[in-house]
Amino acid sequence: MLGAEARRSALVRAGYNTFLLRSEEVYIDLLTDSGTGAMSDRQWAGMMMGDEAYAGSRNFYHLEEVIRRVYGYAHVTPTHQGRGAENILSKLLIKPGDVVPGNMYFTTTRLHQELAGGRFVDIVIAEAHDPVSPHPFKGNADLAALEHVLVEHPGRVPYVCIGATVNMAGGQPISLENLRAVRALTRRHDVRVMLDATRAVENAFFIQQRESGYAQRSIAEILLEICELSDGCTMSGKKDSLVNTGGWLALNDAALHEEASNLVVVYEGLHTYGGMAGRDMEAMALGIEESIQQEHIRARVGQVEYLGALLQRMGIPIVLPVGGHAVYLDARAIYPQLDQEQFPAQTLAAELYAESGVRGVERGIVSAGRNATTGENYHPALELVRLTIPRRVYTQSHMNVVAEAVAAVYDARENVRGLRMVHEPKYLRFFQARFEPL
Ligand code: P70
Repeated sequence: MLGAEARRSALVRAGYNTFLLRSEEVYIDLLTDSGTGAMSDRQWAGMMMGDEAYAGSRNFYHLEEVIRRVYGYAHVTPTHQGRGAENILSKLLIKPGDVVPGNMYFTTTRLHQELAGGRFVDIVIAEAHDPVSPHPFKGNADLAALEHVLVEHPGRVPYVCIGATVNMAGGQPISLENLRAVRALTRRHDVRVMLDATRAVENAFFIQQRESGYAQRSIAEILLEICELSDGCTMSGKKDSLVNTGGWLALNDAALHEEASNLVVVYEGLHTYGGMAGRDMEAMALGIEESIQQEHIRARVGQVEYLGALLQRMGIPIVLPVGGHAVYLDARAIYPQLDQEQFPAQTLAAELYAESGVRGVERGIVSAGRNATTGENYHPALELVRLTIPRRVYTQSHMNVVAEAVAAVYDARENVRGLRMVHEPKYLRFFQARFEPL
């Protein structure tokens, strides 16, 4: 843990952007749950069984078999991580001028849709944009809004993109009831449903806990039911699947899969490794099996819930209900003196690091970026700092330390002033943008 002065100078060097800190400068790292989980002894043993043949690695066939069995899709294309799958899917299905409805944007997903010439339209329910709405399934699609898009743009909607869970809303789940309705509606319009299955296991857990009729069903059964309601999915294996890197695209349509197999060799690697090493694929196959164990998922989501409950008890404004992978601080409510243009969430993440060495991440106006057509800044209703819990890494004691750190920043909220952006990258600006204090 660096001292307070060293943390201040690290922050200045990093341009007040937690993505630009070095990990050695961080005490407890809640930047992301992506690739930051701890692998099990079984997974490490699997790493030793890597078959690094260029073509036809046995680890690929193992991974393919596990994905088919656990997620239920017919065809699998491996990729280096989630955005590799998003790139291929977008290139496969989106034509310039198309419209892609989704239950809230995700940064990389929307960018790939736009780079392929598409336009993203948000069809998530209104409750998702409200940090304090207690709706149990804030990831649900607004069916009337979706129908409106389908009717307005006949033949121009290549697919509906459904995230489970919804990251930018706070890790909020979609219900099976809602997903079934999305399926029925899109079927009437002959439009595909593509899932972002990155945290679908966490979504399955929430369905088991909250949706009537599912309390006695296993995570594996619920996960299959979710996936059956889609035509394919993109996947970042770095989250649910408990590995440090990797991803995949799954498709039920054989002809489409054939085209994906052709594109993957251009952008990722051969269709039997897609940018992963053989050992990575083995670790992922084993990680998928572990991810759907009831004890694991209960402990994982339970730890996030634990941190959320601590903060709630301290009276700190957070997004409710607490999501699957992170607790989200409501920066608007914490710094009412700041305009959104003064980057309240970016400021809060910087203050938290300076106070404690805890690294969170901005999920507000910086992440939202600019409208690709007008060049105007988006102004998302949610202006949040995400405290993302890596899987199987930290203890409840670490969560206590985090809660104390947040409380200290909260107590010092009054005299805080905001930031201005002094460097803005063209794509996914939040990763490398730089700021200075106002
Ligand atoms: C995060 C990471 C990745 C992600 C995701 C969903 C729902 C696709 C992807 C892409 C990493 C990240 C990405 C952008 C901004 C901040 C952080 N999310 N869909 O921390 O997968 O990273 O493997 O290409 O959450 O939430 P990948």
